[in-house]
Amino acid sequence: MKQFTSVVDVSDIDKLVKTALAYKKSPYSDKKLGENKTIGLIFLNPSLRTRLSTQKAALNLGMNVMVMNMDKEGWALETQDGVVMNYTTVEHIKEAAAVMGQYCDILGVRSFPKLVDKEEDYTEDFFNKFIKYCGVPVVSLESATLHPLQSLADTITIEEYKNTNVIVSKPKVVLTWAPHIKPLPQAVANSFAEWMNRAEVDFVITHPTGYNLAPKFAGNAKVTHNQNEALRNADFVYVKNWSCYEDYGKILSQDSNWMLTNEKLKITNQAKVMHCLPVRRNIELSDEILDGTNSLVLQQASNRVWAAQAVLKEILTNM
Ligand code: SN0
Repeated sequence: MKQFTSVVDVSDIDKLVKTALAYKKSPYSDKKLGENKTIGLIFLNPSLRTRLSTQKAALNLGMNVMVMNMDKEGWALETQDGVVMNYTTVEHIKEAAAVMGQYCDILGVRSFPKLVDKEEDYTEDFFNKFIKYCGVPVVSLESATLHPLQSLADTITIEEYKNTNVIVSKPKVVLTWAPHIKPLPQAVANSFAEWMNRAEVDFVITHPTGYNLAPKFAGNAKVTHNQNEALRNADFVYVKNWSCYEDYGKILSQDSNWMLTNEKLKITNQAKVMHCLPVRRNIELSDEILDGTNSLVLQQASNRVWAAQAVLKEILTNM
């Protein structure tokens, strides 16, 4: 693997999941692989799980880690070409990314969408420029449209738990929209759909009208605006808010009836409930579910380490 920005960069998903689960059993089995190699983790937005899990994954492989909170500690970056930089931006991405590439063997980058210009976000303008100018392999720590490290951890978690209720060879996995007070990226939902569309699962997306995901990521997944219909016999329910893709970046609904409760779980096959975190309690997900036995949110977060470690291994062995 030369970079990790989407499931499209992965040639063998099963192998990557197996590698991650092997690291979960034996975290230090490749502790020399990353010796004298440096990863730089560059954040333009906040992070808890991605930052700490990727750092731990790199340390488990013997790598050196540098972290930069670019938004708070770096110079304001310019990304457009040919501009006269006489306003707020101080440094062009051409130099900034190239310099980081001089110091690091691998770079991880987080850059959320601005949710203003769909074209700018969905062409991954910032990410593609960063990749072009840094000259080293790049791992997405969440881009404008995707969050593949999260989706790999989610895929691993489903693999681990799919046989725990009844023997389910092809589990029903439901991605449900949930309410939120802020317009959030579509990245986690897009990415989860992209991975589930390639998994051995019966995948259903449910959301209020107007919240269709980009067709490129929703693919052939079944879509329904009837949440109860989607939840029937579900084995896994993935809860996430996203803002509109079509009416770009807008909030069309804050209907609290879309929040998952124990009552709603009764229609499912005792479904396990997933969320990438951070979660706004009693807006996106109820206390009773988060504190109950069906929640897998901490297991997902813990699998972030093994997901990142498997990805870094693939990149390190192909350098
Ligand atoms: C991000 C998102 O893409 O939805 C990161 C998820 C891993 N979430 C948020 O920005 C939440 C912000 C909030 O105010 O709740």
